Amino acid sequence: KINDVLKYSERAAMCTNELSRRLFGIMDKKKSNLALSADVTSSKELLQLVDKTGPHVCMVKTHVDILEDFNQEVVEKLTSLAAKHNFVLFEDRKFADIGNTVMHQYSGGVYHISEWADLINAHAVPGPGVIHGLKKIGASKGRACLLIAEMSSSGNLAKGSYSQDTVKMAEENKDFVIGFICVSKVSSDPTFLHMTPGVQLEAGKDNLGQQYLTPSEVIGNRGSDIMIVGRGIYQAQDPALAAKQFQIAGYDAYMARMAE
Ligand code: 5FU
Repeated sequence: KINDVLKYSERAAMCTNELSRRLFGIMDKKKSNLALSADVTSSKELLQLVDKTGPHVCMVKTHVDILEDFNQEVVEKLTSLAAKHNFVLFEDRKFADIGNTVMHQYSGGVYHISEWADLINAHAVPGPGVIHGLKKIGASKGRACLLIAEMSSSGNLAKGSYSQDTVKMAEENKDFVIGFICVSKVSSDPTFLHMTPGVQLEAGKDNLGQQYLTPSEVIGNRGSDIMIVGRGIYQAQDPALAAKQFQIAGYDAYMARMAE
């Protein structure tokens, strides 16, 4: 069997990393490959949005540094919502410095990301030291990391040999790296999770370089595992309804892929 025909439950059973096993398990149980990108700037709005859409998502992605009113209570409430609705918390911090610096950025400063985020991500540009630094803080807490192999924005430089070398770096650090940010499947290892931002119900773009693909293109044709949706949900009239629509579209695309 190749990756494409394995079910979430089968892939969960193959994972040695606890967090990837848990995430595949949630995707199976909730019938959701949808991640909400909760990019709002007030914590009240953030918590309301996450509570409303929580039943439909396997993961919530944050940019905690865009909150105007960040405080410790926000992350405590976010983790309670993650337990209530059973989803994984991913802070999209995109670490991109030497190991020693990212250790501090991950554990310290204002946000203490390692205390509450299950999942973080990093650019591969600094070399494996960035992973080793993050791992020193996160591994013992059961955290994990994604590498950014590709980006959704037009003209980005993460392509070709850079993307391939990023995949190699992940393979060499499988104890802490559980997958990728990418716009199509970059590895055939079924224990890696592929997560794709730049998703809307209709293809298109914004006016700052973001490029959108549809759920069926991302999950069905490009073989990604999780679609990450921001404005398509939180700018909708009814975010819970929009989340439900994305959940169904994403899960249908997964089922169609399995049936091929
Ligand atoms: F790594 C990436 C990337 O390549 N593209 C992205 O869009 C991350 N993102 C994030 O996904 C971005 O920072 C937003 O938080 C989110 C997409 O939001 P949208 O509103 O659905 O465009």
